[in-house]
Amino acid sequence: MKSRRSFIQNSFWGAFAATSGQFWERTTKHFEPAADPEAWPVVIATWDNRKATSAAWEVLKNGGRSLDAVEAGARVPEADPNDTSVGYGGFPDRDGNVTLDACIMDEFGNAGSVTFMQDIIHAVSVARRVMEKTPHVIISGEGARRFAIEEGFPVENLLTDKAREAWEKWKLTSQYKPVINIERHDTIGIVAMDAARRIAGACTTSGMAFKMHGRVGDSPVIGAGLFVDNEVGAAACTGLGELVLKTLGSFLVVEEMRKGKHPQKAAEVAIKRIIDKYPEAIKEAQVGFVAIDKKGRYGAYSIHPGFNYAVYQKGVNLMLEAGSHFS
Ligand code: SD4
Repeated sequence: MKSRRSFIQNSFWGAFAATSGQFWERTTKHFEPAADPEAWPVVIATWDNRKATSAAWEVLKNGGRSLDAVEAGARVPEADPNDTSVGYGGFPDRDGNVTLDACIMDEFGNAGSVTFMQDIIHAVSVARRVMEKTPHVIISGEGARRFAIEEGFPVENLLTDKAREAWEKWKLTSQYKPVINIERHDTIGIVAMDAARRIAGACTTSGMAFKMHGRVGDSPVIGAGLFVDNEVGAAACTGLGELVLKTLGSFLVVEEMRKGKHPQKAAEVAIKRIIDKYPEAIKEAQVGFVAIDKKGRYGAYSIHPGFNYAVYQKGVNLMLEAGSHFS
């Protein structure tokens, strides 16, 4: 793979970056300028979740609702046993329990969330039921599990052999480091705008591997792991949840777009905020945001290199490498 810099030099955006600075700096193996801004429907997801954006696109391309699209997208990694950060196959907490966090938000500003939920694969769909069938926003732990069962969701063992083996190995040292390193993870934050310009988003994860029992991250917290404002745009993120929780990252991205910033620039502001506030923590921690605005433009940015994302727009499903504060 080409280095980031050499790719930038060879790309369309390289020329742009040379004149516009880091704002426009982005790299990709498959970048096509024709797929860039101001088009909808559009869907963007953290990491190389192209299967998820593809599932979302199936909804969007037929004029479907963005809420249905993001739910369909988020369900893909939830069901994938090879995805060790989401749903079935997610790495467990330090006691061997897979506990899930998820949330969803629609174009009306409605929101639903489940946190610390066990035994149910499709946490995002339970979050949607919380939004649509209860007067609450967040249901947690055993309450969320019970609600899901009442709603007809099957009870399943989410701990795969692969995840159990990883946990057994971790137990040999039991080094509890609540740090997400700068390599890739798969927590999915996914936001979309449909043909009718309705904006929605979802986020779902099994959280940090080997976390303390009961720990809840940013992903199910409205404003942290996800925020949607149908007048403005939407943002979602991945990475060390504690840093995002303390800065309300996705809300910040949307508020920056509200002030008129491009989603790319807005994502950069939120990353910069984390870096300025937590200069020590960010040395070993990654956070990455994805965002779209009401014009159908998108952006993504992270603290460290290595954060990629999937975007489906104009019928093209791309995996792009996000720009980052550090190189
Ligand atoms: C968390 N933000 O629980 C999640 C973890 C994550 O890829 O994004 N992993 O803190």
